[in-house]
Amino acid sequence: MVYVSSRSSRWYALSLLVPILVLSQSILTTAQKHCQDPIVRKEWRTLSKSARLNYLDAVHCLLSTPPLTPLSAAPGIRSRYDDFVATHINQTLSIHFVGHFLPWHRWFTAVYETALREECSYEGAQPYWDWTLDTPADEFMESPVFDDRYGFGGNGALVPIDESDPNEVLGRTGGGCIEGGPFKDLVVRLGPLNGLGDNPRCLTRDLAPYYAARFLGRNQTELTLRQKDFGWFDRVLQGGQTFDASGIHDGGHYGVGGTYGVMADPFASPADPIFWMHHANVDRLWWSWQKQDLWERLWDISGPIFMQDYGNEKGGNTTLDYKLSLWSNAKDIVVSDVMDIQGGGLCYDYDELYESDRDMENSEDESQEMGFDW
Ligand SMILES: [Cu+2]
Repeated sequence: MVYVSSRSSRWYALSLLVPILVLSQSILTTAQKHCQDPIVRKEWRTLSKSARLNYLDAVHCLLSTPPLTPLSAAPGIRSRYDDFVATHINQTLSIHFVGHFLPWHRWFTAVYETALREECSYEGAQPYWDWTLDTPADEFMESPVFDDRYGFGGNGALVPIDESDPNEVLGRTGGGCIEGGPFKDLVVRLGPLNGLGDNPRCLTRDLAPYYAARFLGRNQTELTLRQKDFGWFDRVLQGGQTFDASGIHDGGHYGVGGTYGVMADPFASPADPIFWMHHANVDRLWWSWQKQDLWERLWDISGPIFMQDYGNEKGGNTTLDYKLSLWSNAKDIVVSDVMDIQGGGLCYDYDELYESDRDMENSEDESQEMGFDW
């Protein structure tokens, strides 16, 4: 195994400090056994301007709706939106680099979408951000997603790199508070890292166009889609332990978050509303992959229960009956409930999927070419 300390140090350092909090409240009432009329998720730039503004308004509504989580569990929570950030912080070390990474984030995004619709009168579906449309690098910062009026706002002011910071993302361009857009005055309270106290600060971004283009472009999408089983698909998508071995998931987090942006915080990243746009597209990529061989892939799940335990030294693999929890945001479910986006607890669709236009040979060789060496 390649040992690289930089990025993984963030993850391991605080692993013993994450509080164990269990709330039994269940508020999601729309889980359906049969999905008859799925809502359709669309790419941000294909939405009408008024639809984009409606979505952004709904996010602001969640940001000003009182929380469900008791303050005793997370003292920094001030809004329904924070319920989701706290949930992610609370579980970060058990939901990344594991087999249930994709199922958990599929469920997380769907429950957030349901909150927008049921608690904030939003009538659309969660939009997605197809980042392949914003590559190569010189197009990245012009993405409609970063628009100040009809998007999520753009970059933060440039903050020079602290030489001692091991997490420098090459080609980063910002790092400070975002300078415009509908979330310019957003107060991020939870985090950094696993802090659940009240720590008010601005929303930061640190766009890294070359990094983003490398890991969010069509080539990386193709490489990911070509994997033959869920285990490899998931590993290529989540990437390895260095920036050089990143996958698409990292591409969005560090392409937007760079070194100092909120999206680069493995714990508190959902505090940047762009998180949901990225994760909707990660989910769309998984569904695109599942649809290539749906009958097989509705049941294909594997990967470790414990973080980066690909050799199963600490435990076993995720299975279809593995339990997923979203804390106070929803009832507990199991992985099999979210394998189908139109069955179990879910009822949505995508307007368009990725298609792999190359054959699916040699996926393992290509994985090794990408620098994987577990
Ligand atoms: Cu996550």
